[in-house]
Parts: sequence; structure tokens; C-alpha cells
Amino acid sequence: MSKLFLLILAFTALCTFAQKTAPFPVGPVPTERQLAWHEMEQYAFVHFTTNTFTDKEWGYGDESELVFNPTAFKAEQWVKTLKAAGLKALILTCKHHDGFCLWPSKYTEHSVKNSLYMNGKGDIVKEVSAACQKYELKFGVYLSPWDRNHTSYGTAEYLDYYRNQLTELFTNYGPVFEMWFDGANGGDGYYGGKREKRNINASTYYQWPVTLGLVREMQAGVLFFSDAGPDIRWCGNESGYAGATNWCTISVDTLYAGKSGIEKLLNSGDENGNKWIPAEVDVSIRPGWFYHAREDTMVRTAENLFDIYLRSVGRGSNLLLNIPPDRRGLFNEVDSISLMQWKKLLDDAFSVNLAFKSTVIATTHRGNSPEFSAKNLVDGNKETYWATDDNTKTAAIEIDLGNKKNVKYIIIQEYIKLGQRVKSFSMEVWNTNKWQLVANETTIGYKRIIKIDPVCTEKIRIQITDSKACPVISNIEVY
Ligand code: FUL
Repeated sequence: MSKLFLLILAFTALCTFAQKTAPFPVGPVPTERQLAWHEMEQYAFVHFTTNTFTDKEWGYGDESELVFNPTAFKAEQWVKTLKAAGLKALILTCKHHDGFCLWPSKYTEHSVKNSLYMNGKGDIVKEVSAACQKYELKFGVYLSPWDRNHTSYGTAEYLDYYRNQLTELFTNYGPVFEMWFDGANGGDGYYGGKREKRNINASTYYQWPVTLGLVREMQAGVLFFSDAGPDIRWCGNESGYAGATNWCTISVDTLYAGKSGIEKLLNSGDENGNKWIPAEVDVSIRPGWFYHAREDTMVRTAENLFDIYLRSVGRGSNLLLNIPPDRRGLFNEVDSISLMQWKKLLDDAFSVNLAFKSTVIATTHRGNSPEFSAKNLVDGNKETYWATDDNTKTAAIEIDLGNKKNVKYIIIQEYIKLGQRVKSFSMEVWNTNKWQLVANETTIGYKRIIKIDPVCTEKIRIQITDSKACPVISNIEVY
């Protein structure tokens, strides 16, 4: 045998062996914290402050503390309602732009301690975080960087104030899963009586790296949300949708460069982005973020919330749904009813997975190894996956449901621990003896839910038509 022949033989053997091992990650991958975040999928935002009582969306910062007076506040009512609606966490506006604090901060007089609520002895943050712990909902903090009340806003001194408040929130109220940094700033305010406009340079003033470092020291597990991450990015709109093309990757440089017009990029992410920063879709159940009685007739219907779910969770993002308590300090009946009806729609739509343990074949699988076979797509185990050989970027998967079933939704998930890969895919259903195209889409990511015109079929075919590297898919469900 010639040396060259032996060399070729050894090389082929090596390649075959390589294909039998797991694919290497491609591009940025999520951290453990981000992975756990993806799995939460949906949680609540709660906007509550003096605005609830003054009928405003952006308080000026000069509201008397005495206006804050919820007459029947019960944190458990919020938490039980959210839990029943299938939401996994609650992010509370501990301080909105008006600067009023829902906890008795020792660094300001503009807080619950000077309100009528419990004669100034109350602590809304304490009650809400405790109720979350009791009912096993995660708790998150919104602390507006822009403070229209504080006299030192715009100077270096304010940064100490802001950081002191973060210290109070991150040391006295248990674990915080997400910290929401709001980029909004309208300039003018009361500012301790100065009543002027204060402009800051948003990209340098707050010195975020220092603040984030401080918070991480107190709670290593927290995820930071802001327009630019570093853990979770804004989806670029407040209307309730992630991009139909939605990459969890994006380059932070691009995010910081020229803020205006960045919304489109935030909405779709960037295939070649150098960081894993998935999008979160924040949207309110009402037109406003705060409660206004006049909006009682404008609460989103269950059907509308279901559509939002499909355009957020169904596009690989998480949904942050705002439910603002009313002046009693309770979720209004109208909102609660809508939430419960929405939950029922979700339960009905996704109750029986027709693909579970069904027969699945693929045109190819990695190294011909059972470890990467198409069976893994329907085994209900998120840690197993189907993959192809490294140089195979297209493939077809066929799911045989056994006999004809009514199909309306097809769910597909990438094994994102190895990166987001798929650039385009299509879905077909077997209809009157031929394949009928029902979807032609781009990205998959953590989860993609495709709604199709209801069809009675026994077979579904999914074609991966382009991918950054070999596709790695962990799950397919059919409803
Ligand atoms: C915006 C704020 O200005 C709104 O009041 C609200 O809090 C929303 C979630 O973020 O930037």
C-alpha cells in the first residue's frame, strides 16, 4: 500500500470519527443564564406609581407623595393572577421617570414613606417580591435611570444616588432575575424644584459598565436588559412583535453607533453579530403603560394577545406583557378576564402534540449515528438533537403522523447551545397526493411557531434550505 493511500485512509477515518461527535458551536452562544431566560418565554411587566393616580404616562416629578394611595393593594392578587395566566415572572417599576419610589428608600423623600399608603409604613417592593417568592414567580426590577424629581439629575452626584438605590433593591428584596434599564429620556422635569430641561449624553453619562459591575457583584445571576443588552436587547418597538427574521446575535458596536434608525436592526438582530443578545418584546395589555379608567374598554382581547404571543415567543423572543394595576392597587377585572381567556386559547391550541414519538425520517443525519438521528426531534427531550454532517447545510425532515390529523401549528426549535444556524426553511403538508407549501421562512432560533391554514394531513415535510453551518434541531411539535 502506498503511503499516500494510507494517508487518505487515515484522513477519511478521522473525518468519519469527527462527524460522529457533536458539531462545534457556531458564532456566539447563550450563557447559562440566557438559556434559562429563553425557557421562561413569557412574563409580566407591572407599571405602578403616582401616574396611576394622576392619570399620566410620564409624571413630571413634582407630584405630591400623598397622591399615591392604593386602597386595596394586594400583591398576592397580582401574583396569583399572573401565575394562573401562565406567566413566569414579574418585573416591577420600582421607580419610573417621575422618581417616586415604591419602597421606602433612605436616599429620597419622594417615596411611599411619605404617602398615605399604610400611613407611610408600606413597602410595595417588599410585598411584591415576597409574594413572588411565595408563589414561585421570578422577580425583576425596573429602576428608571431618568429621574425627573431628583435635584442632582444630570450631574455625577446622581450616579451615586442611582447606584445607592440599586444597592437597596439588590440587597433587601431577594433574588432579581432581570434588571430593566429604560433608555427613555424627555429632558425636562421638576428636578428638585429647578423646573428645567436637562440634557445628558445617554451613551456616556450613566457609566453603565461601573453600575452593571456593581450590581453583578451583589447578584451574579441577574440579566441586564437595555436597548444594547448586554444580556437582553429591546425588540425595537412597543407594539408586540419580534422580527419574522430574528437573530439572537447582534454586534454591540452597531447598537451603540447612531441611535436613530436602530429599531429595525434591534427587531431582526444580525446574522453575523458578535454577541448573543436575544430580543425581548415589551408590550402593554392597554394603550398606556399605566392604568387609566378611560382605557377600560380598550384592553387587548385574548385573540389579540394570542397573536402577540405568536409574533414574540413564536419568533424566538420572550414576551414581557404589561398589566397595570388600577387605583385600588389591583389588576382590573377587565384585564384579568382577558388574561384568563388568553391562557385558555394557549392551552387549547397547544394541548396535544401530534408529533410526539411519531415516525420521523431525514434525508441525512450526522455520521449516520443514532446519536443524531431524526428520532431525537420528537422524543420530548430538549437535550437530544438531529444534526447533519459539517458540510451539509440543507436537508429534509419528514414527519409521519400515522393517520390524517387536523394541523394548525408547527413548532420547531434549534439546539441553541451550539448557536443559531438556520437561515431559511420551508414547510409542506401532504395534501391530495402531493406536497403543498404552507410556509417559507427564514430564522428558527430558540423557538419558531408557524401558524398554517388548518389542514387535515398525515405527513409534514420541513426542508432546511440554508444554514450558517450544519443544522442542529432539537425539537418539532405539531398541533
Ligand atoms: C418606555 C417608557 O418611557 C414608558 O413609560 C414605559 O416604561 C416603557 C416600558 O418604556 O421607554
